[in-house]
Amino acid sequence: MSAKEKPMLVLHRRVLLASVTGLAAAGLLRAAPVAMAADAVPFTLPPLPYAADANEPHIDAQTMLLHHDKHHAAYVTNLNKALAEYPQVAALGLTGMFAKLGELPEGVRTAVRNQGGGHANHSMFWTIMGGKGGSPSGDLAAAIDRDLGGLPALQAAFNKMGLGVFGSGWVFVTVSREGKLALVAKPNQDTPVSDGGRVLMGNDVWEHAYYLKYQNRRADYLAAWWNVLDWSRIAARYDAAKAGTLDV
Ligand code: MN3
Repeated sequence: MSAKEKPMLVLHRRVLLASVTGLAAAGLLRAAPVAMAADAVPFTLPPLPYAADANEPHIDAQTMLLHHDKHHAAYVTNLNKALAEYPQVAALGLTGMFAKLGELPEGVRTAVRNQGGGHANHSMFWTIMGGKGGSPSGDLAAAIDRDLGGLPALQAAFNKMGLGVFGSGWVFVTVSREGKLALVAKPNQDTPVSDGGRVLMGNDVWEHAYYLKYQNRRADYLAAWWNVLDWSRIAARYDAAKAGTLDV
């Protein structure tokens, strides 16, 4: 162990984060010669929480496998590669990185935005599917009625927004700490978390999400997607948002 490494190794994570904030504010955040084996490759691909064919016939198993095992995996690999030289940034966690996106070192900012965004968006995406569609209930249904005009109006506006994304991007329903819902579209892998928001649910309108089955028919994919939602998982995200425990 070199003399340079030793002081950082004894720092508690919380102390390290506090010092990172100070460094970032001073514009001094750089790749540092710090040995942090546990955090060197911090992000991992979460397994699909159901079988690849669970969303058939609306989303085919081959699309699910390619999308998860190849596309999402690549975001995780590339994020870890980019963060290897920026352990202090990695230590912020995804939510922390997005919150400070504009302050991150230029050398890693684009990777966090694109690869980190891809990791965050897809991690959310898998968990809200695998269900049988239908309708939400309870507090979430009441919030959708109140803020978005009810489920049919939400679906119509959401699908229209998804069709309107030029090229690649996402459509999200965001949720505030107070439980207020809103619709927003984002290009590429951008996430509302970078704006200080939280994602209740979202759909991926990159062609890789639907091309094998739907080819150019994005509207059909958007319409079919509602049939695979797991509203109990979305309701759990709603509750977590109001409890302040929802991250990405
Ligand atoms: Mn995707």
